[in-house]
Amino acid sequence: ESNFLYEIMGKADSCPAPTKPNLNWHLINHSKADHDLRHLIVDLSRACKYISYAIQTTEAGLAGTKNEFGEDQLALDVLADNLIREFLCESGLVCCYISEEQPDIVELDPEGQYSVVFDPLDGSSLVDANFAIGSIFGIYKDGNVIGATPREQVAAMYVLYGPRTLLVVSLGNGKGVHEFILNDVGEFVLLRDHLGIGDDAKNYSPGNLRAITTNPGYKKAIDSWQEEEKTLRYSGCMVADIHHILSKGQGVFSNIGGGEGSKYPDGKLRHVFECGPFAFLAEEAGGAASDGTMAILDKEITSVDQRTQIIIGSKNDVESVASLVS
Ligand code: AFP
Repeated sequence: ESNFLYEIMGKADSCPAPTKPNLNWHLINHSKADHDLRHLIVDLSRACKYISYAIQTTEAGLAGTKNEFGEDQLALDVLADNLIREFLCESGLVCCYISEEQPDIVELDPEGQYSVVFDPLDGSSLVDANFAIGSIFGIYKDGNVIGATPREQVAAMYVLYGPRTLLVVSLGNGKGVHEFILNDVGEFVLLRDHLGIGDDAKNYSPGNLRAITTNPGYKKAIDSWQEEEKTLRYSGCMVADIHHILSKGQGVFSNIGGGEGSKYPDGKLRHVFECGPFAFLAEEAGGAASDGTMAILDKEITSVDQRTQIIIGSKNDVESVASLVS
C-alpha cells in the first residue's frame, strides 16, 4: 500500500478508505480542495472522458473530413475545445477562459470565481499517426490572467490520451502531484500518488531542434546531453514528453528559440496554457522550469498568444541548460 492510503485509512472511522480512491474522493480527503475548485476539476475531468472517447472512435480527426454517413466531421482539437467549453458553462464557476483554439479571452459567467486556461488537444498534428496526445489546464482564481504569473494558479492538470488515459493534477502548496487512470467504468482512479522529479536527468527531450542552427547555446546543450550519453525520449507532444519525466522521476525537456530570422525566436510553446501549467506541476514535484533567465512561474503573462522558451524537469539539468541558452 502507498503511504497515502495508509495515512487515510488511519483517519477514516465510519467510512473506510475506498480500495480504489477516485479523483473526487482524493480531492476531498487528500488535497482538501475547496468545494467549487473540486467541482471545477471534476467537471474538466468529465470533459476529458468525452475527449478520450472521441479520440478512440473518430476515424480521421482532421478538419474537413466526412464520417461514414457523409457528414462533416469536426477536427478533434475543435471538438475538444467545444466539449470543454460546454462543461465550463455547465459548472457556472468560471468567469472566463483562454483556449489555444480561441484568439481572445472568452467571457462566461460573470459570477464565476475562476478562470481556466487550456490547450484542448496538445499534439493534434500527431492524431493521424496515432501518437499519444493530451489536454492541459491551468486554473486561476478571478479573471485577471493577463498581468498575472503562473505561480498564481490554484491548480494545474493534464490528461494524456495514450494506450491508456491518465490524469495528473496538483493543487500546489505541498499537496503533491497525483496520477489517476481512467478505468473501464469511466472513473479516474488513483494510480500513483506524489510523483516526484529527481535532481539529475538521464533522459532528454529536445523540442524546436530546428533552432540549433541559429542558436549556438542550444547546440552546446544538445551536444553535452549526447556526450553525457543521456537517453533521447521525444514524441513531439509536450504532454506525453513531460509525463515521461514525471513518470520516470527524472528527465529534462526543452523548447528553445532560434536566433534572428528563425521560425520561433521565443521557442514554439505558449506561456499561458502550455508552459505555465507544466511549470506549476514540475515545481510541485520537486523539479524546475525556466525560460533561461527566470522561473516560468514568475514570468508575467502579457498576452494570450505569448510564446516562451522553456527548460523543464530535473533541477540540475534545467540550471545547466539555462546557463547555456540565456
Ligand atoms: P501540435 O499541437 O501542432 O501537434 O504541436 C505540439 C507542440 O505544441 C507540443 O506539444 C510539442 O512539444 C511541440 O509542439 C513540438 O515542437 P517541435 O516541432 O519543435 O518538436
